[in-house]
Amino acid sequence: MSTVTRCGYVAIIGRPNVGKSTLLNTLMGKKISIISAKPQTTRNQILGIKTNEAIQVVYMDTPGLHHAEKRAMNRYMNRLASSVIIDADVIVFLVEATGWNDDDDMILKKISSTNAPVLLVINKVDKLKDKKLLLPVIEKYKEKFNFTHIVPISAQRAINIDSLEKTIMQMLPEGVHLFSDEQITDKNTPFQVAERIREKLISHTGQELPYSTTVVVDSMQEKEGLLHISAVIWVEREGQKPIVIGKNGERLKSIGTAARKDIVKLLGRKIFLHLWVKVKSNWTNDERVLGSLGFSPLGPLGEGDERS
Ligand SMILES: Nc1nc2c(ncn2[C@@H]2O[C@H](COP(=O)(O)OP(=O)(O)OP(=O)(O)O)[C@@H](O)[C@H]2O)c(=O)[nH]1
Ligand SMILES: [Mg+2]
Repeated sequence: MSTVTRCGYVAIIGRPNVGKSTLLNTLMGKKISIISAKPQTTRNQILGIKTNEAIQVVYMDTPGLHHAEKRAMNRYMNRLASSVIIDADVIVFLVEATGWNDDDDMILKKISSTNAPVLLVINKVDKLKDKKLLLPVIEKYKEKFNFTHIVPISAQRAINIDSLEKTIMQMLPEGVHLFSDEQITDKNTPFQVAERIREKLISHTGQELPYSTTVVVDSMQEKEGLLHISAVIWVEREGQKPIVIGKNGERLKSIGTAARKDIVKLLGRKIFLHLWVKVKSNWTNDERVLGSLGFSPLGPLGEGDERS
């Protein structure tokens, strides 16, 4: 007798900074996506694949959807997040317990026109000063749409994640597994390494810079038992180079040290990291340059995607 298998795409959608990537990592029990306190951290669609015997959940982390900005990079990110909605079997709409804003309304409008069931997940409940405040929040959000389920959580503190996972599993359609049971993401190693470097770059620099930088791994080569990784931090203007490099190269050194530690954890082996800072002018606003840096203009395929 054959067992019934389930498999489906679960899109994690929400405005920037609500905790989508944190939720993906908590659900996976592993760091798949990078996280930062600054909005617009995730720039690609990133899959987290979790197989538990008969059930395979394919989570899709996405860039935060936000009101249109002029730069090509922002248009690309919005387009990507919107395209994910179409592919989803289940939509996890992530919002914050501490408030609902215009971007949430804009996203709800987008997702309410699809056929997939929408699960409203209210994150950061740990930020509510009093637990009694949660019920009125749920009541208020409930009014906005006919959500299939509403689940309050804290992605960071792993509160109510088991219950969320159970709910998601029940919503998956029957079907064969789309990925091998061992695969956990669709992203290749150079992409993951570049992302870890970008995470440290974001946390070590100020408010404006993260939007103007990107990281590309140039080469990964074995030399005398060590893996040498060479990566370029691209900035938009000559004047941004000193910000990344810092006085006497101190900041670049700190970024490199933090990134190296994280990459060692990722790869489970010693590495040597070579970082370069280079200028590619106006890269965030030039569709062609975006393409050359791996941000495909066509949508779902992005930097570091496996293309078979
Ligand atoms: N207090 C609290 N903070 C959280 C929680 N979940 C995420 N955060 C924080 O919220 C910030 C944003 O988290 P991310 O996971 O990067 O958010 P995101 O939605 O992926 O953001 P973008 O990729 O920019 O769209 C980080 O500082 C997280 O540590 C939570 O449950 N509670
Ligand atoms: Mg993210």
